[in-house]
Amino acid sequence: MTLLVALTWDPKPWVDRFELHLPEYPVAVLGNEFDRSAVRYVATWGPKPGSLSDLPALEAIFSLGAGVDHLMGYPNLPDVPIVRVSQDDLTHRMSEYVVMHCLLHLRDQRRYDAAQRAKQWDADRTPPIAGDVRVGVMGFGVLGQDAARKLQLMGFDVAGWSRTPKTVQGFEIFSGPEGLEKFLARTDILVSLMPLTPETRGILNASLFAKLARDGQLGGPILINVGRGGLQVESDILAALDRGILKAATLDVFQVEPLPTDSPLWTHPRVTVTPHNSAVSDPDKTARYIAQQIRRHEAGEPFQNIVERSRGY
Ligand code: NDP
Ligand code: OXD
Repeated sequence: MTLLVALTWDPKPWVDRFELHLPEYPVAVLGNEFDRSAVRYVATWGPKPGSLSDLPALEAIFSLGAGVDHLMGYPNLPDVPIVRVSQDDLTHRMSEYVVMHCLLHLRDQRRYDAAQRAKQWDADRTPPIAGDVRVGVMGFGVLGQDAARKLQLMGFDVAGWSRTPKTVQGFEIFSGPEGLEKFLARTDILVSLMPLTPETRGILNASLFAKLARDGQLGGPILINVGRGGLQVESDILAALDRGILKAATLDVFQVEPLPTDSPLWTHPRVTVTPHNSAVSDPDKTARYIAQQIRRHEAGEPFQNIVERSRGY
């Protein structure tokens, strides 16, 4: 029995942590020699096409992140459960990022950064407080709900949007295409925390931006996309910024990653770029989580956080 690590990143930290947390399982690395008939589990991110075929004893595939779009397009994906990461370490990292960037926009921190560089004492305004600002969390799942709760603690007026109707105490939740316009119309800061699926691809586009609230306290709507780059149409973001439809954008994910050096997003004065690191999967915490899932399964209990292939997340 073997755990196969199939990664496009440096596998070493992962192998070390799997050996630590799952000492009973020999770890093989894709690219090295290994016995395909012994592989019972795969831990992977962006596996090369063909690399997961012909594993006759395979029982589960673990995505090393919360998102599984890297697997959904994979040709002939073995018909075994796909388990994604959903654990506190990743969730808390994401909420830190979302809260920080909402606060940076609330307090117009970029303006003060520029003023500092120009040695200007820019003291003539009183920014709104969080209670005056409506945040819309698009994708109200594990990450969206945790971020929403923490934003609410800061005082923001938070609502959510999900695919299916749901009730979460303390939040107004809109759902489905029929709920989208109302959700957008009450949103000053749009936080995108959706998975990339055929339904959500390109959803952050000109027509959506035009439906965001225009009567807010921040001087225009703001986009924060931490979901996936494929959700956004980057040319529409740039055009919306230049036409004043969007005031600013914070982007952690991009249509092409790494973001090409000739992308105008890098230097746009109202865009904040981070390198898809709002919530990295920590090798130690993630290997612990996967070890725990394998132990559950081997004790006859179901895996947790299984992906529903038909909906793509
Ligand atoms: P969940 O599956 O818990 O939540 C997904 C949410 O999106 C759900 O509320 C779901 O609706 C909603 N959703 C899905 N499809 C649609 C749709 N068509 N219309 C409206 N809402 C939709 O996922 P997580 O919260 O754990 O993660 C969300 C995403 O965050 C990941 O898929 C990944 O892409 C991204 N991510 C990015 C990271 C980064 O570093 N930038 C790190 C980790 C994750 P419903 O509740 O009805 O199912
Ligand atoms: C994830 C990611 O999906 O890091 O976990 O993007």
